Amino acid sequence: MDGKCCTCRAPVNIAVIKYWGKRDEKLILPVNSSLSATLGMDELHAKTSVAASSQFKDDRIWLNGKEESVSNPRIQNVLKEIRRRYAQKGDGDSAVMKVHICSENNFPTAAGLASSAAGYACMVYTLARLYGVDGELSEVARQGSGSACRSVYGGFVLWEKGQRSDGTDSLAKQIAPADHWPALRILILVVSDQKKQVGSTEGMQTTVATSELMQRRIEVVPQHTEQMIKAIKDRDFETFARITMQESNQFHAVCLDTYPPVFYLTDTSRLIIQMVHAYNTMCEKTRVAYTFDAGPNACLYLMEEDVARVVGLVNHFFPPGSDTSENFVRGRPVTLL
Ligand code: 2P0
Repeated sequence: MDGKCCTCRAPVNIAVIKYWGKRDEKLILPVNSSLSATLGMDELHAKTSVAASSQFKDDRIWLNGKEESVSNPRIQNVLKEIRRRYAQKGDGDSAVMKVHICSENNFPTAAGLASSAAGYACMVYTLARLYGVDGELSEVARQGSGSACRSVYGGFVLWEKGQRSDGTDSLAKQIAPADHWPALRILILVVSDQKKQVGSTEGMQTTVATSELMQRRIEVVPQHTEQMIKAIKDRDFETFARITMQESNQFHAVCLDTYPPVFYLTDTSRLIIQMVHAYNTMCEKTRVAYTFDAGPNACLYLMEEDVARVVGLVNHFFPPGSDTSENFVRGRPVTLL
């Protein structure tokens, strides 16, 4: 392994059943299961290179070209777990060899576009390749960032919350492969690429501690999840779209019910929500769904046949270069890591 280097890419995932709230902060165990679609490898992704050498004195990490502290507990969790698995294989003492990690995203970091999901999934997968570690990697990625466990797989991915206190059953699994729903598309409308004011980790802690609505959410998510899995398996877009939008709205309602409240949506986000509902009403059918994560950027799920019309609509109401639209990225949920 001395002198070896490995580079991998991992895409972003966009949740349709939202993860928000932990029951264990250290192991990153969620209060509810969540479900997402992983984007294609050519779309928004993280790229990570890891080198191992007996010449290296310390572990070091660079994120988007800037050196960060490797003592970050989440990075340490991931490194320790990969090295523990490597040591279990009994392949000698190279487990102590230091690594240099370089990771970069091809999209705005920390603007609510799941950058930590792609970043940790990619780091874990690259380290595992370098160390020759096999086995379930979503459990390791989860310990870097919860949503990262879903980016370990392509297609439609369920992160089961699990029951055990050690987290060994809090894993991601693919419920349908990437080619299951080939006509499904995702449009990502970048409203802002600024770093969010309240990070997800902190925001969800405050929600769990203060939101009464969160109790209700924990009760309804299992029904949403069951209906969503069926909708995906049946390629039932109307049900898929309705639950996606209700989930997004409930997640942001819970953020508003947090004390002090957490605001991720902006006026532009709300205009996009109105535009989607107006379009669906005009079509007399639900043809587009929006979902927003911990930031103002919109992800629209729709069928391929509607892409041109919806892109036209977006460009009409939010012309590129205007105050309300900085950028516009197209994606589709297709690729396996
Ligand atoms: C999701 N989000 O399901 C939801 C929707 C944001 C809103 O997963 O503390 O960055 O690292 O486990 O994974 C954001 O949570 O939080 C997230 P940590 P993470 O995609």
